[in-house]
Amino acid sequence: MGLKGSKLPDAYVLLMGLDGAGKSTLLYKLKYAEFFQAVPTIGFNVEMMEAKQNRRKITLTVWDIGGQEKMRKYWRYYYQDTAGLLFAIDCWDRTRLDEAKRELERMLKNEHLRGIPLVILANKQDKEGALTATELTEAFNLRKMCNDRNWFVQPCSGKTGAGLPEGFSRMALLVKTTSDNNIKETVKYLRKSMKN
Ligand SMILES: Nc1nc2c(ncn2[C@@H]2O[C@H](COP(=O)(O)OP(=O)(O)OP(=O)(O)O)[C@@H](O)[C@H]2O)c(=O)[nH]1
Ligand SMILES: [Mg+2]
Repeated sequence: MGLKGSKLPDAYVLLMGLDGAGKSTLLYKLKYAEFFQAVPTIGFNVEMMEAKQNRRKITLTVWDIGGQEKMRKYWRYYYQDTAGLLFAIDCWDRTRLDEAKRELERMLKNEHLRGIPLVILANKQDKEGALTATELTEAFNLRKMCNDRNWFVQPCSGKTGAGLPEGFSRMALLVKTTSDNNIKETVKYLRKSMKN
């Protein structure tokens, strides 16, 4: 991959959300401009992406974490050193909105994520009847839930790609970057923590 060894300022960004929200689909659509039929993620996928922060180029290292219930107990191991949080929601499946809200609320309470910027990816907007960004903001009471951080709701579709560049650009504008990007060390740390 062209970005390997890149010396650009880097930000570690988490892509979270319930299983089936469309995280992996969104990530691959943005990175490869193609729609892949994703399979449920066991563990995580990680991709590096170049983005712009005002006039400078940065790298977003995006960690796409499996959202199935049995994997949620591991979510907290990814929180350390996070510069930004992308939270994907299936806006078409209204039966799981409460569950999504609960998980988001729980995450935002974690001390490692205090004050970290949040971009909500209001996904599956290509489906008729999907909840709009405004409806989601109301339903989740986001103004209250996020009153201690920068946040933004981006309507998007992993199928058509609409809204995706905007969502990730927004994240790039909000994150603080660091100069040491070491995926290998992070993976080693994660493997070790999850064994215990
Ligand atoms: N119509 C439509 N389908 C989507 C969209 N995004 C994802 N999907 C579909 O939703 C299903 C779940 O997508 P995934 O990308 O695997 O979801 P995930 O959030 O990565 O799920 P886990 O890895 O289990 O946490 C797949 O069948 C996708 O094709 C979208 O924007 N529109
Ligand atoms: Mg996935």
